[in-house]
Amino acid sequence: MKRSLVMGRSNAGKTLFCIQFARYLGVRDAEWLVERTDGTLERQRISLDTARQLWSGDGQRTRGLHSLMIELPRGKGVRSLWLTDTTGLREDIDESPDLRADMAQTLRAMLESQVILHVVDASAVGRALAEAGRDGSPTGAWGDLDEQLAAFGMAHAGYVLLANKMDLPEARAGLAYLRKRLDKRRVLPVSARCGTGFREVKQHVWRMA
Ligand SMILES: Nc1nc2c(ncn2[C@@H]2O[C@H](COP(=O)(O)OP(=O)(O)OP(=O)(O)O)[C@@H](O)[C@H]2O)c(=O)[nH]1
Ligand SMILES: [Mg+2]
Repeated sequence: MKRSLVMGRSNAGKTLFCIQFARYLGVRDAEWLVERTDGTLERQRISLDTARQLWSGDGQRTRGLHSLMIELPRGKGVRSLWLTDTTGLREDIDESPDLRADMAQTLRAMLESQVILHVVDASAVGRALAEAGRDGSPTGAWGDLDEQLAAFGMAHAGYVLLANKMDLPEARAGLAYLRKRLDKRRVLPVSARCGTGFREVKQHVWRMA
């Protein structure tokens, strides 16, 4: 089955996006498939509300691949695909070998996915730009890691960047920066918290499914 991978830096809002986007697509009875780096596979029946409380929030780091099956209408039938949340990436080499293995799992999954949704915290980019001043770069919010993901993504038909947290005021400047750096058509503004911009993401996923 095809996979739509939600990946990016830690704390960008990937988990909240997955939960809210699944809700938007009509998922009600959520059964999660959790794939760990030790090769174990686990099925967990956890409602979207509970998943939001347990898995998304400051200090709640996702570990492993957490997938939900989503169904999209196609002609007279439906197409199913996995919507997969991932371990967040970090630029610094993490001391924990387990966490490094989880991040490697995210990157491997990126190579095998048909749709790549690269989530970026546009408000953090905007804040970092304001702190850096004129002609400065948004250190800590957008850097080599994201540049490399985006460079890979530009050669991949299924890639889009989701400029998240658009409900926060600093995100506008962050979005403008991201649109300047990448092909504008590949940058979709969203708010995982408010559910804005989901229609465009759905259209993209639907095209690739
Ligand atoms: N204001 C606002 N906050 C958001 C939005 N999306 C996520 N957040 C918040 O950002 C924080 C991180 O969200 P997560 O969904 O846990 O982020 P993540 O990318 O899954 O983080 P890792 O699992 O550590 O990689 C939480 O406090 C969320 O409530 C958004 O669209 N707007
Ligand atoms: Mg997460």
